Amino acid sequence: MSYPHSETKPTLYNAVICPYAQRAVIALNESGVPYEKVDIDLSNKPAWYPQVNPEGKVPALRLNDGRILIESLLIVEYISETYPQLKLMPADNFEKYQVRLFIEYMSNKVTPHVYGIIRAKDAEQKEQTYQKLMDGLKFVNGKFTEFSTSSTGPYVLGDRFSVADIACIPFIDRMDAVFMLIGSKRFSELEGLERLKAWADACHARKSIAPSRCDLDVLVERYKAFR
Ligand SMILES: N[C@@H](CCC(=O)N[C@@H](CS)C(=O)NCC(=O)O)C(=O)O
Repeated sequence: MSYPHSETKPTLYNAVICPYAQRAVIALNESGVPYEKVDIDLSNKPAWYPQVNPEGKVPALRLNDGRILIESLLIVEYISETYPQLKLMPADNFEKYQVRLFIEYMSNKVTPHVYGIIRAKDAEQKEQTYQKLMDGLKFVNGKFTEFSTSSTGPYVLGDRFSVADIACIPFIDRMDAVFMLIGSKRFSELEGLERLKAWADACHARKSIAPSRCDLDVLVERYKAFR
């Protein structure tokens, strides 16, 4: 059985609502390599999709020779290694470790609570999860000064944009949709997160990231269905 793909360019199987897929979009945009996107409707996946990714998840990246990569972080690292001139991963091993540690922090201390708020069973659980999210954001905000080699930022590694920025910004992007759903302050209005907010602004201004973002309304509608 065949499945849709470009004959001449890499093909990214994408869903605009998916933060993991957004990582791959940003990395591909950074590379400047022409690629095609095939949008997958996650609520009604095409019958052929398991041929691309037996796990049924996006993103997946089909290379020109037919080999397929899955798992967003591995796709981002593959792109950074295929195009070393982009310097998306620092050469220094300790800085590589810092990139990975920052991603761990975001994955463990922020992301679960973003989705946790949507899935909370009652108001009390929602409030507790919201507090955990605020604590996680403050923690991550503090890590910028530790990791950044330049005090002015704006990126995780200071003036160098890296895999850490690519991997983490999609989850910050989804927060406002969650805050809209629960009627709380928007990300830009939160206090005590100045470094994190400056980082998000700098990321959003990048040519690779601006077009990768999902409309807030689309996210809100999707998250309503989660509840
Ligand atoms: N660990 C995976 C997670 C990808 C993932 O969970 N994608 C979701 C959308 S955000 C998906 O495809 N879900 C469809 C499904 O599980 O059926 C990655 O980093 O690529």
